[in-house]
Amino acid sequence: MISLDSIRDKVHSGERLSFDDGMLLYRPDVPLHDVGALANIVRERKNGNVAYYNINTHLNPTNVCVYRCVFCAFRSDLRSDKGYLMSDDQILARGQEATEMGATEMHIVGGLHHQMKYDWYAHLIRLLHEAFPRLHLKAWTAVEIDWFSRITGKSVRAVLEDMREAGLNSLPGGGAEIFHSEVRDKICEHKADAGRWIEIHRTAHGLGLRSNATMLYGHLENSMHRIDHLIRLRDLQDETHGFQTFIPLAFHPDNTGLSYIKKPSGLMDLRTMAISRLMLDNFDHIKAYWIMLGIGTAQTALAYGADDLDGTVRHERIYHDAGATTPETLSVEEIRRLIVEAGREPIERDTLYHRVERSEAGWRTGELVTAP
Ligand code: V47
Repeated sequence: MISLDSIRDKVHSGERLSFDDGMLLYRPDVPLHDVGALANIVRERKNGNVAYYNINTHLNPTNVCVYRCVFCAFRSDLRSDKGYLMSDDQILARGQEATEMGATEMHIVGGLHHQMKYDWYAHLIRLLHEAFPRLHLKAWTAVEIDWFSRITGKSVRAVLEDMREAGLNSLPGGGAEIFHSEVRDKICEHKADAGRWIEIHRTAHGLGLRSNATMLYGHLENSMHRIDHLIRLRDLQDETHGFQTFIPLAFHPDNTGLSYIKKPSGLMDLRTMAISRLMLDNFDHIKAYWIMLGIGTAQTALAYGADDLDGTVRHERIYHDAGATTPETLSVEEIRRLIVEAGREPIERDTLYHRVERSEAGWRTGELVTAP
C-alpha cells in the first residue's frame, strides 16, 4: 500500500519512485512541506549545499511563427505590427553586449519564420560563433530542429551535425510542454509530438550534445499528465544520460489563447519543483527559473529540490509577453545574495556545469562540478 511513509522509506534508501508514488505526492492532503523536505534530501545528496547560476543572455531572432500554440504570447503573424526579424548587425550587437558583460552563454530560440530558409538559421549560429567563439550557444529547441528537418528533408542527425559544425554547443529544453496527447493535441497539435521531441534529444545525446528538458504546467493538464511527462524524461535519461537540467515552467496566461486560466499558485510551483526532484532521480540538476517563478518563489525553491537559479538572463521575451512581472535581468550580486540568503553557497557555472573562475584578466572554466 503506497503512503507518504512508504515514499519516505524509498527516498531514504535511494529507491526509485513509481508512477503511483508521484500521483500520491500531488494529492492535496499530502502536506507540501513533507514533499519539499523529501526533495531537499535528494537535492542535498546530489549537490550538497551548493546552488548554481550563470551569466547568460537570451536572443529571440524572430517572433514570426508558423505555429499557433495556444499558450504562447510571444509569437506573431508576419504582417502584425508586433512581428520582427533581427538583422545580422542587431544579432552581432547582442553578442558584443553579452561578451562585454562577461556572459558565458547565449540562449537562442525563436519563432519558425516561414520566409526564412534553413541557411539563415545556420548562418546566425555561425555568425555568432565566429565573432564570439567563447560564448556557449545553447540554441534551438527540438521543435525548431524538427522544423529544420521538415523544410530541408534532412534527417535530424544531419541537421544537428550542420548546426554543431556552425557553432551550436547544446540544446535548450523548450518545446516539451506536456507530452501526453490528451493535452498536447489541444495546446500545440501541429508541432513535433512527444515521440519526435524525445527522438531529437536522443539523437543529440548520441552525437555528444547535452540538452535540457522542460515541462509546461498549470494549464489544461492534470497530475497524471505531469507524472507521465516526468517518467518519459526519466526513461530517456536512463538510456542516454544526456540531460543536464530539468526546468519546470509555470504557465503565464496573459495575452494567450488560455487567458481565462489563472496562473499556478506559489504552492503549486513549489510542489511541482519538489515532485520533479523526487521523480527525476537520474537528473543532476533541477532549475528554478526565477524569470518565470518570481524571485521569492525561486529563492524558496532552493529548499524544495532546486539547485540552480538559471542566470542573469536579459532580453527575455517569452515570459514577459505573457505577463511575467519579474525584472528582465538580475545582477550577479543580486543572484548571489538570493542564494546566500537561502543558506546555500553560490557557484557560478558555465552551461555544461564547469565552475567559472573570474579574475581581472577575464573568466576561465575550471573543473566539472560534480556531486560531493
Ligand atoms: O517551450 C511559452 C514555455 C518555453 C509560455 O533549457 C511558456 O535552460 C509559460 O524552454 N507561459 C521556452 N511558459 C523557455 C524554455 C527555457 C527557459 C529557461 C531555461 C531553459 C533551458 C529553457 O517557454 C516554451 C514553452 O514551454 N512558454 N509560452 C507562457 N505563456
